[in-house]
Amino acid sequence: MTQQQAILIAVVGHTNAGKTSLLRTLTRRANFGEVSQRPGTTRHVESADLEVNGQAAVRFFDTPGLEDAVALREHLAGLDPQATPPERIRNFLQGPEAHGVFEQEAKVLRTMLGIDAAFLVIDVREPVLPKFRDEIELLNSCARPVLPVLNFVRDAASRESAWKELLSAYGLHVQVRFDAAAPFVGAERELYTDLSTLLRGRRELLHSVVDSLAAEAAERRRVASARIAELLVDAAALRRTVPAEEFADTARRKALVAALQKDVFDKAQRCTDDLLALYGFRQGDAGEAPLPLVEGRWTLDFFSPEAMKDAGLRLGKGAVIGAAVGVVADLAVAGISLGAGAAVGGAIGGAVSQGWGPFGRKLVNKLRDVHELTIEDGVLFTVVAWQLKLTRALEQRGHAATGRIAAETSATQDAPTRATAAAVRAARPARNHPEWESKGVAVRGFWRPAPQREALAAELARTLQGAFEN
Ligand SMILES: Nc1nc2c(ncn2[C@@H]2O[C@H](COP(=O)(O)OP(=O)(O)OP(=O)(O)O)[C@@H](O)[C@H]2O)c(=O)[nH]1
Ligand SMILES: [Mg+2]
Repeated sequence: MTQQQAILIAVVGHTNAGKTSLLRTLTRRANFGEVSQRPGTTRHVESADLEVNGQAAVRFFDTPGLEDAVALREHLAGLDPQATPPERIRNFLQGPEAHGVFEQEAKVLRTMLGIDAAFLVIDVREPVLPKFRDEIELLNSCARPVLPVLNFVRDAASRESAWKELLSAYGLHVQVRFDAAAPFVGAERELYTDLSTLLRGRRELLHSVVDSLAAEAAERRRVASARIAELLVDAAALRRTVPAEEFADTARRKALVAALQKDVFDKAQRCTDDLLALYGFRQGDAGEAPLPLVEGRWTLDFFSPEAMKDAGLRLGKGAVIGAAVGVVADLAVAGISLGAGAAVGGAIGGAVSQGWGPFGRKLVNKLRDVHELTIEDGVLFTVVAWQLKLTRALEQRGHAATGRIAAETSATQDAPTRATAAAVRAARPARNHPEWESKGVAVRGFWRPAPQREALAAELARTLQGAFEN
């Protein structure tokens, strides 16, 4: 893309229509400005850029809500009748009222005169009152292209058709439906494409915006899949070796199991944090709008018997839990596999400890009277499926959303289930490589993953990408 000036867009409309929310979603900045139910939240004009290839392609200006368009129109009607509408606006802006009673409106109109186009955000739940006509006429007086953006269109109280009629009556025929909290698939593309019909001179730049948004979305999916694959390898490789006497002590064993479960939770939590950041959400968003997260911790139990049973079925394993007895059943319920159990004695261990690879190590552990704890496939399945669901929910989520992040738990999603089951199966080689467990953030710089591990992670990432195909 050649160096071009950013397209300047004012986001205008009645107070509380969702202007700031729209900007959060369009710029993927969950922390832009202030959003609240109380009217008159935005008090000053503030800009936010949408960057393409590191350059601002669009500069948006958030504006305060129009509050008293009726009175302002009356005031304007009293100004020089010979002047054109934009001249009258300019005259008004030079008068004392622009700093007095109409201070908020003046900020909007001043911005309007300096931009390429405006998005007129409309809360379509509002009845089509006469004051809105005044707002539209006021904006039209600035002689800039105006693209109405219909917000809250999914709401039961939507009066979309009445609004469309009114807007068309004022010459605003090109209209976009855009839900700031949960944008429709492709809504952003439509928004910029429609804008390009109003700004023909900037068509090329707007098309490059559309293309780059699509490329970014694909890249985010790729990175998300790779991150989840990394978690899968990491959790599959996890293995704790326990001497038999410790293992025999119920309290000790419980503590070990709990510690192992916590390790899985922590790894999964880090993955979630990374996914939130990748999609431009903050960890705090989850707190204010609970994921299954409470005070930064998950409440979703990957190790619950129900989750395990469900995962077992999806993995074609049947009722593993029901078949096991005693300690093995305890562990299975806890989502943990027992790697080796036999207690034969350690005397000959040293003889086979060298050069036998994973098999040799298992054998040695057996002989040395050591148990190995690893994570059940069912848990891996549940953890991975949940991260994929979260990713899909984040893809659909507007940065204006304040509701719960609904990582919907529908069992009808075939693609994610298939991809997850395939990936969990394909992750088996990691089970023989406890050294593949990642060592966390602190030592990441020194920790060099084996090429074999990286190849497996890349393969799993490709498999997981299948979750996004519907
Ligand atoms: N459900 C839902 N709520 C939304 C949407 N857009 C905005 N809201 C909510 O509507 C309220 C007002 O949103 P804001 O973005 O602050 O509206 P604004 O137009 O910037 O308001 P002012 O700055 O006061 O003029 C907030 O409570 C938002 O969470 C949407 O698309 N869906
Ligand atoms: Mg606002």
